[in-house]
Amino acid sequence: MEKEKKNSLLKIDNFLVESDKINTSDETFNKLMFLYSAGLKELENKFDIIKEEFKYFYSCDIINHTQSRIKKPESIIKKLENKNYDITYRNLIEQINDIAGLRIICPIKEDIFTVVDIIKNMPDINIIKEKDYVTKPKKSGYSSYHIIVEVPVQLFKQIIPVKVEIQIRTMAMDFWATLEHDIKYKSNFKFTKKMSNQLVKCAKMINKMDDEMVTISKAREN
Ligand code: 0O2
Repeated sequence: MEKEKKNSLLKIDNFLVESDKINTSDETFNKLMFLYSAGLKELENKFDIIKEEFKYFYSCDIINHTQSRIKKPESIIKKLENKNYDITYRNLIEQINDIAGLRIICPIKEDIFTVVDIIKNMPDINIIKEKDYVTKPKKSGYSSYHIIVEVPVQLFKQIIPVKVEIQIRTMAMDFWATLEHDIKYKSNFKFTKKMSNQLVKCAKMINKMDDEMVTISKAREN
């Protein structure tokens, strides 16, 4: 068997796809989506184990649950168009960081930073980029910790690093983000200033509640 080597996602089956225009029903697209799913599975598995480890070894939960998804083909094309990129495989691979997405929902705010440290200490995971919207929420009120990582996917003859976006947030942040995602972030409905301010107000209330939960949790530990 050929010696195992680390290959770029831009090379699949040894043919270059970088300059090709995306066709969401061709074989290349399906192969790429398979690789993103494989990266996601690798990462999900790691966090399932960590979740269980905390339960059995430390009698606590730092992860309530995880959710994963592969971005829909039409959303990938829309994101490339919105960012003014040509609809090519090279741009899909290099410019879109969240084709594979893993969301980690934590009970309390402090757990987010524990999970971030765990990710940063994973020897096989390469950190590409991070955005801390927990310490500094977005203007919209959105709060989450985002880390873009590269996960090595072991295939028959090669190892391929695959990009995955990890969003880490509390259950309360998830409640706000999920609702806001549907009613404002991804909606065509034109929000008035007053309505946007109401959403920001709700986000601030949630942030305050998350902080109180940390205080209660610390008091309980003491
Ligand atoms: P969807 O449909 O959720 O997938 P990048 O290239 O990574 O720097 P990007 O992807 O624009 O640029 O980064 P950003 O702003 O960190 O957003 C990534 C994802 O975070 C979004 O993906 C959303 O899932 C989520 N997000 C960001 N801002 C908001 C917000 O104000 N409200 C809500 N509810 N979610 C937000 P997509 O592809 O935009 O959307």
